[in-house]
Amino acid sequence: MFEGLKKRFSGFIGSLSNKEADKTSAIDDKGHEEKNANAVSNAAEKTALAIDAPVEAQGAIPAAKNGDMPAGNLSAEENEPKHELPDAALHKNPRISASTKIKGFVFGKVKISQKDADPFIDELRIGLLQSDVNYDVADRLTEGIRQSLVGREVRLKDIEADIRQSIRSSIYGILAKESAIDIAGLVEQKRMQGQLPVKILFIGPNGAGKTTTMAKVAKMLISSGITCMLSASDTFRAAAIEQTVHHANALGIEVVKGTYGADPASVAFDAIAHAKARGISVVLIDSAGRQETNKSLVEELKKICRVTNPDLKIFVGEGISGNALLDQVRDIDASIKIDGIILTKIDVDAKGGNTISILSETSIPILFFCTGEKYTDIMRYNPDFVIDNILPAS
Ligand SMILES: Nc1nc2c(ncn2[C@@H]2O[C@H](COP(=O)(O)OP(=O)(O)OP(=O)(O)O)[C@@H](O)[C@H]2O)c(=O)[nH]1
Ligand SMILES: [Mg+2]
Repeated sequence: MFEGLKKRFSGFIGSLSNKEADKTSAIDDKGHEEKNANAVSNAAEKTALAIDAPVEAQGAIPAAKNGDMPAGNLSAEENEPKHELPDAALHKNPRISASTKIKGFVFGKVKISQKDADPFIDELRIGLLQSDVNYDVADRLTEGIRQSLVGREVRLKDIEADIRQSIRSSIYGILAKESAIDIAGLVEQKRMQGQLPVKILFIGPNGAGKTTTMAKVAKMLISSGITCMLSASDTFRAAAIEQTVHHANALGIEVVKGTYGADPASVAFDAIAHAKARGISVVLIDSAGRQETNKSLVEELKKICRVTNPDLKIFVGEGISGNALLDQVRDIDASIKIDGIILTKIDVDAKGGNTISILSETSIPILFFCTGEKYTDIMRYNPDFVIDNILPAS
């Protein structure tokens, strides 16, 4: 899950850790320095020409893997970082020579300079764009990461953990939005006000997973003891009504349907009346897939909203749809205000960048992730889950 971003961030951290371990200039542990200066100078002289040479030229230092470098152990082989660099672009960065590494271990601390960070920040920006992060967001995020890293003094043995933590904080600032919607709480509130049923409209592009997601939300409500029913208001796509009826039957709940070509708003209106009459707490309203470019479908959507006045308008989008997703969200939001987003197909190679883009560029909360085709393949959005998947703490 979110493999794209995970790969980018760990590649970046591994590369920068290596680069910083390669430094010999910014050492602040003076006492330590004097004490060990003689021991180091010989090794440094021997390797001065080799520091920035490609790994082949340095002779038999294997490619870096996993950035943990145990302090105090000066064996070049054993101290070799162990992360895997994902890209050819990252592989071209200089590797650490054995003696330089010894120097770093002796002096203990390094300071990350702008010159050192810049090439890696640029690589990271490209990696983010390739992982579906929007251009402006990638720019802002990498700038924030640059500012938090440059000038930072870190103990060499902690360098990977330190950089990792710094980047985690930058991303977490975007991911941790306090705006989740509590559907059960909304039902309770409406019950107290005598305004049931709660009406939830599902909208989004064709094939994004609206109908399936609606059924998953129904299943969640049923499991929480909340009564619900479906409105088969996609009267546009062939077999859409049968699909909704199938879900209703499988879940053991009621469904109101019309005929193909019927006004979807009137089907939803009938479903709401039915729910009121039967004391059903929530009506889940399906809708036809629509692109922002399809004017008549967008007008139809506005009409459904006028007629039914939904409590929640939930945009269902594919977590795999790349940068286009943010534009879809913005366009639909401009037509009818979206209250929340559900991202589907996270199980199918979702790179994860569009989650960051949406949360950074809009004020709309992501409510759930859908992770498969079963009714139970839905999980509440959780920033810890996202950050731990794209950049594990260790
Ligand atoms: N792997 C995976 N498949 C999903 C997920 N959600 C939905 N699907 C599948 O995506 C396909 C389309 O789902 P639908 O629910 O019909 O999508 P829709 O948005 O209602 O489609 P239209 O009504 O045609 O606009 C179906 O095959 C679903 O089983 C998910 O989270 N993961
Ligand atoms: Mg559908």
